[in-house]
Parts: sequence; structure tokens; C-alpha cells
Amino acid sequence: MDIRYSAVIFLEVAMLIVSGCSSSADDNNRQTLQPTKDLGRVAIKKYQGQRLTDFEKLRDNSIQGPQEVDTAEYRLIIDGLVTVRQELSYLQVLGMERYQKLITLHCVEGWSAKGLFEGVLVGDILKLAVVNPGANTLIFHAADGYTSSLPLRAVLDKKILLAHKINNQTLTARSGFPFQLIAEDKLGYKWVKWLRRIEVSSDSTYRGFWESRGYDNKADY
Ligand SMILES: Nc1nc2c(c(=O)[nH]1)N[C@H]1C(S)=C(S)[C@@H](COP(=O)(O)O)O[C@H]1N2
Ligand SMILES: [Mo]
Repeated sequence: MDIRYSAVIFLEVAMLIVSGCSSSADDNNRQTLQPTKDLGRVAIKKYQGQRLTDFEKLRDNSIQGPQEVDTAEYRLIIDGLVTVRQELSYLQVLGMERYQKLITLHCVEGWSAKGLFEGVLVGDILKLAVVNPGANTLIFHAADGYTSSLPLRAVLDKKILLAHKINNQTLTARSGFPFQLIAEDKLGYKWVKWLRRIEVSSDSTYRGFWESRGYDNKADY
């Protein structure tokens, strides 16, 4: 057999093993969760007496439809006004301290959805990259070409999450796998799905996909 061909097979098997491991690593990392209450593996429909929305049943209104992201190749890039540019794998992000928040998303179209989101703090990711003085804006880039931005200060103060789970289930292609920005208190178009790059910037006038088409850049709900 051609040596290059066997090398390719070897690589594919190795990647299968690595991606197969992501679910077990996922469970092993549960102890880093806050709050520590283990919710098991099933989807949950209620949390603290509140009914949660089934996001899979919501109509997807994204600009290009659901994106298929391969975790073996996925890297979350943190660049721009940083000292240490980061390229984090899916497992590296999941290995960070995790938190849960019960939050409602409000879309400008008039609908809303409540979810229990689990993920890591954008602020913790930025600590790895060491943000340069003068930065005031975060520009979020997604796999479908979509972008949106938020003030750096607000992201840190509100402890904004980058979620990998909704209602105790790993995100699906529909809901933004591998990560959705949980832009608490901001309208839905700031909740970037299929996130792959956080650009640290000093351009506070930056306008993302919907913002450059007339939607309010503050997007406060
Ligand atoms: N990458 C990407 N993220 C996106 C969008 C998009 O088109 N592409 N649409 C936004 C809009 S307008 C809304 S209302 C929310 C919907 O999020 P949901 O699918 O979790 O309900 O996703 C936001 N994030
Ligand atoms: Mo939206």
C-alpha cells in the first residue's frame, strides 16, 4: 500500500479517536462546573421552576442556515490587539472553568427563547491572550461569515458566556455548534453562533452583519 495513503488512514483513525474522546472528556470535566449540581446527560425542560425553550424546534433564521463544524479541525482564534494570539481547540476551551446561566434570548422579530446555557467566560479566554491597552471592542466572527461586536467592558462586567451546551445538551449545527456567544441583555443578533474568531479591536464604531444593515449597534433589550 502507498505509504502516503496509509498515513492518511492513520491520521483519520487518530482524529476519530480524538473526536470520540470529546464526549468522555466532557464528562470528566464536570467537576469544574459551577454550580456543581450534576444534571445528568438528558435534555432538561425545566430549571428552577422555569420552563425552557426547545431550541431545536425554533425556526433557524440565520443568514446561511446551519453550519457543519468539524471539531477535529476547529480552532477558536483570539487575535487583534492581544499580546499572545490564541488558537484553541474545542477540547482546550471545554477544559476551562465552566459556568451555567439561565437566560432569555429576544430576537428583533418579536419572539424569545429561554435556555440554560453552559460554557466558559469570554473574559477567561481573553486572559490567555492578554488584551493590549487601548482595546475597547470585541468583534465576533462566525463560520458562515456573520459578524457582530460588543464593547469589551460590557463583556467582562456581565461575565458573558461562550456556550457549548443549551438545556444540558451539546449544541447542534442548528444551535451554533461548537460555540454560541450568550450576549445577555442584548438582542438576538448579538448572539453569534458557530463562533470561530474573537478579534480584539479599538474600533468602537465597528458594525456587524445586521448592524451595518440598519440595526442598532447597542442592541440593548
Ligand atoms: N453565525 C450566525 N450567528 C447568528 C445569526 C446568524 O445568521 N449567523 N443570527 C442571529 C440572530 S438574528 C438570532 S435571533 C440568533 C438566534 O439564535 P438561536 O438560533 O439560538 O435562537 O442567532 C444570532 N446568531
Ligand atoms: Mo434575530
